[in-house]
Amino acid sequence: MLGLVFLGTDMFFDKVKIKIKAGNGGDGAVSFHREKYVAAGGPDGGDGGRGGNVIIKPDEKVDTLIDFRFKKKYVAESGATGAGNNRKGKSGEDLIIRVPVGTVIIDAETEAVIADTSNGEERIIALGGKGGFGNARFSTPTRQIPMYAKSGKPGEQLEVILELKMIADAGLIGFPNVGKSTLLSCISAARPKVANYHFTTLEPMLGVVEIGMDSRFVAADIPGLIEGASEGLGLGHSFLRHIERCRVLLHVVDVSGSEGRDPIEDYKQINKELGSYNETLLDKPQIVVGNKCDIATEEQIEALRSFCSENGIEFIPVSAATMQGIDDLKKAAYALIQKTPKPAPFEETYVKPEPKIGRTFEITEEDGKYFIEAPWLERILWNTDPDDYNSLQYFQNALQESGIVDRLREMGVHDEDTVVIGDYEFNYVS
Ligand SMILES: Nc1nc2c(ncn2[C@@H]2O[C@H](COP(=O)(O)OP(=O)(O)OP(=O)(O)O)[C@@H](O)[C@H]2O)c(=O)[nH]1
Ligand SMILES: [Mg+2]
Repeated sequence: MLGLVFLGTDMFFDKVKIKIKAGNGGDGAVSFHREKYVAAGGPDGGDGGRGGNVIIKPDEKVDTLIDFRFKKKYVAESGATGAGNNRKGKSGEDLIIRVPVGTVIIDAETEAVIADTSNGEERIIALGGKGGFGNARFSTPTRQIPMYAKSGKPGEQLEVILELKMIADAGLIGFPNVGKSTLLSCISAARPKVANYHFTTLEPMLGVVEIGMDSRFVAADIPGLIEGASEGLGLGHSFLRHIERCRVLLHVVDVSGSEGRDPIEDYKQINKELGSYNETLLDKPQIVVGNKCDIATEEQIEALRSFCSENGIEFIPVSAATMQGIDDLKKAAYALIQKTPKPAPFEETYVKPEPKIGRTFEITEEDGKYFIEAPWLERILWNTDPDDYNSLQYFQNALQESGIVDRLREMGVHDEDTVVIGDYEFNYVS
């Protein structure tokens, strides 16, 4: 009963939460061309480099999420600052995170699906920030000596859940101790642990079932289910999530009722748990595998057979102990898999949130005064030198480009009206 110590925990590392951050863009450079005998060279500060992306890449060679157990933060390299002589900063390296094929990437905040890697394609999960423009970009005929360069944009960051959902053609499901692992060892070369106690199997295991020369399928032995599994009891969700990716289910019951349970009740109970975890699991075609026929009575086998035929469920009586019916089971499972389409990949429901660090603002009007709320604008204002033409120009541009001026006009601002930004008051001049 040692296995009970682990119940309900997520010890299998088929679900982990990690933080990822793409690289920041490098800052643009402020630099002026200098050459012997050239008195005042023009601005030549290059742009900052782009920050590295964070990419998630499904890899056949990776089969667990165990490497994510201790390392929880993944940060891509930032872009380098631009340099004089119009040199662009070096771009940051992309960070590639390798995960098992079939890992689903979920936004931790909204629980929306960002990507399903079961198609084997890599995905950019967080975009690197763009590099800032160097001062060379701000040179205009009227502004020959720009002291401005822009800082790089921050890289995207988010917290994601990586959830491994195993991909198998057939999943062996059922109560503990009904013989699921024994059956997998009968039909494939896999050698899962078999023992006469509950929750012997703690992690799903795959086996390849050979039918003929070119016909085979992959079966998964899934840890035992119990009543309440859909609420996390027993091994709960940690194995239910694997069932989502199985094409068909081999629903194993102990026909002999050797543990004093009724196989028909067991069958109903397991389906109830599947349905409460996820309704769509009930759409998966099932075969009822009546195991332990060697110790069952004829009446017990017949009772289950008639229940199945009355309900239009395929039934195969077997004994993993004597190998009775095992060939029929392999063939029936293969035939059912052939006529069942592969489960569709998870729908991508994630919508990128509006960037929080954009030039957003709010304007309210009170007693003919316009109050602008925009922390980023206050920062610019703080650094603005009212006696410096370029400096003022930069501030004016920020007002224009962010749409603040347009909004003020829409709100009906007149010349000489008061506009308040933080601690500063201005008169509006069109
Ligand atoms: N008599 C008989 N015993 C069987 C048969 N199949 C399995 N068993 C026995 O039933 C016990 C449980 O078998 P497992 O294969 O470990 O059962 P399981 O369903 O994988 O159990 P969990 O991993 O705990 O969910 C073992 O002692 C097996 O030897 C069978 O067909 N006949
Ligand atoms: Mg088992």
